[in-house]
Amino acid sequence: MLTIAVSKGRIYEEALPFLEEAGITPIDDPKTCRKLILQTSRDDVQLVIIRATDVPTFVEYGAADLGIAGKDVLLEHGAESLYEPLDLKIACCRLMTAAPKDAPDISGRIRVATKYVKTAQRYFAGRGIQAEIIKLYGSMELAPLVGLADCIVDLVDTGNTLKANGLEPRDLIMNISSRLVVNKAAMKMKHQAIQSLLDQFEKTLAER
Ligand code: PRT
Ligand code: MG
Repeated sequence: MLTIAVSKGRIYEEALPFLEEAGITPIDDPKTCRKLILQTSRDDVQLVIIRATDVPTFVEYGAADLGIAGKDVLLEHGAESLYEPLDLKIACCRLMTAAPKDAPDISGRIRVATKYVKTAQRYFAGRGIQAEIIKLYGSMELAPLVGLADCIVDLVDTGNTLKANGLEPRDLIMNISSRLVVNKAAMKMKHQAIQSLLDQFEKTLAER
């Protein structure tokens, strides 16, 4: 049995065509079904539906053999413990700093609100900027508006969320897409099954 960990939001939607091409059709739809383990049209493949940020943890511990996770999540998790053989080029966006529109650049110590604490720390340290990182779990855009932080580090796609809150994108930290990750032991123990799935995913990618 191969277990694949996926989050149920946009990654699931964009990963479906890859799964379908590999002959994997989930029996239930996670949008309407509360099951956390989804059987599929293939007897040897099941999906576990979890929070995006939990995908690397499930795969690292071997609770799932494979997973699909955003590079943002993998960077923050520290993905040395996983294989990351494939960039699926789905759920693409940019990890950026953002600040109130037209606000001057602040010199000296800044306060940054983000859920990407480690990635932000690494980024500002690398640029020699003294930053106090404030961990939030959501609604980062609010922080500069109420004086909690000078700027934020968050994902940007269309930029509409920033704009709606009077913020503007500033510096690109990294282009983000979703990656296929594989448990290291599973890669050895279930090599054939995993390799054939990898080949199929790669074929789908090449056809795009
Ligand atoms: O558990 P959680 O709610 O965090 O995740 P989820 O269950 O909703 O997971 P899912 O499947 O939606 O995947 C989240 C992953 O999608 C992220 O880890 C990214 O790799 C990827 N992704 C791609 C995005 C976006 N684009 C994106 N735009 N994740 C979030 N956003 C948010 C962003 O945080 C901001 O609030 O959308 C808003 C910005 O969008 P624009 O278009 O207004 O700029
Ligand atoms: Mg979400």
